[in-house]
Amino acid sequence: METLQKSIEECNSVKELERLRVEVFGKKGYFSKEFAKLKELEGGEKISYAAKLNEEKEKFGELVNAKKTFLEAKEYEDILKRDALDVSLYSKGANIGALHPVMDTMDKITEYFASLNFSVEDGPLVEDDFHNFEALNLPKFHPARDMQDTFYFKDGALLRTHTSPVQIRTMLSQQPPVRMICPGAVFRPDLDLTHTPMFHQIEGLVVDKKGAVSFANLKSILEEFLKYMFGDVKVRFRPSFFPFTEPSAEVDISCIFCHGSGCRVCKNTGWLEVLGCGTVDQNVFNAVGYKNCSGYAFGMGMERSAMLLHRIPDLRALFEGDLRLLEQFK
Ligand code: 2NM
Repeated sequence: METLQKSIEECNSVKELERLRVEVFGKKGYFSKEFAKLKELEGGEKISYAAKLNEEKEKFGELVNAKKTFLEAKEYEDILKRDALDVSLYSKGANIGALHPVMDTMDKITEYFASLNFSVEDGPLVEDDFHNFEALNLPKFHPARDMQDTFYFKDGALLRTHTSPVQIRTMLSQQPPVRMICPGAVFRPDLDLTHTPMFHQIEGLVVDKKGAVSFANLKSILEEFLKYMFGDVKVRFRPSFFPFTEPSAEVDISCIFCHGSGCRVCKNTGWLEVLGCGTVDQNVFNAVGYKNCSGYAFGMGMERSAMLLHRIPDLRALFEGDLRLLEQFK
């Protein structure tokens, strides 16, 4: 029995202990052999040896079970120790990304107009002649439709040159009143210091019964918007021309860098051009089948706004993906 006890003590794993248990209790094990010896014994001797064996057997069973509980706990501890994570360890930290300044600007503008109950619409980047040009009072042979100004596919499809086709699609699919903006990417085959072949626009459109919306409404909503975007600036409307609006205007804000006294960014004019707008041309309403309506529309470039808002001096910086720039927007 002492040998058995010693063997139990020497076991260092549940597996070893199990092997010992089989060795001792098994068919060819210690107890089988000892119980076999009872055949050769007689009377009192037989009874007392049998009693001793039973006692030993029970004791051994208890010892094995106790050791088993101990070893299991120990092995579990070892696993915990081996697999533990030290959550207090120093870490360089995860590299969290940031919204691109152009997207950040787009979000800021979208949020503003959404809060004024404008719906936010989008549409396909690949457009057709009707939605991108014809319906916008840009007839065939209009200079803005030259091959130089538009990416065409072989089948006559094209990459939208502005987001206005979204306004056309919206007007074709719903009746007035309309109050919408459409943020998104647009494409023109230009590449120089101030132009990239892909850039972003937000356009807005408000349509209601004839007489219900006016140029005065357009002026006031844009003045409020520009003060929200650029702070305490002066706003000025200059007469201009767009095929889809009549009358049309370009809108300037007083230079946010020199406050109007003249600097490099405003080319010494004291003003920065930020958007175009106008009251919707009757030909556009005719193209979408709107009768007895009036409306206004406006459009602005996101890259230019982002550059002004974040004081980024070079348009190309917005397209290079340089982390030294992007990391500043976390
Ligand atoms: C601009 C400037 C002026 C404009 C007009 C329309 C539509 F579809 F209603 F005719 N959408 N966008 C518009 C008007 C866009 O961007 C400088």
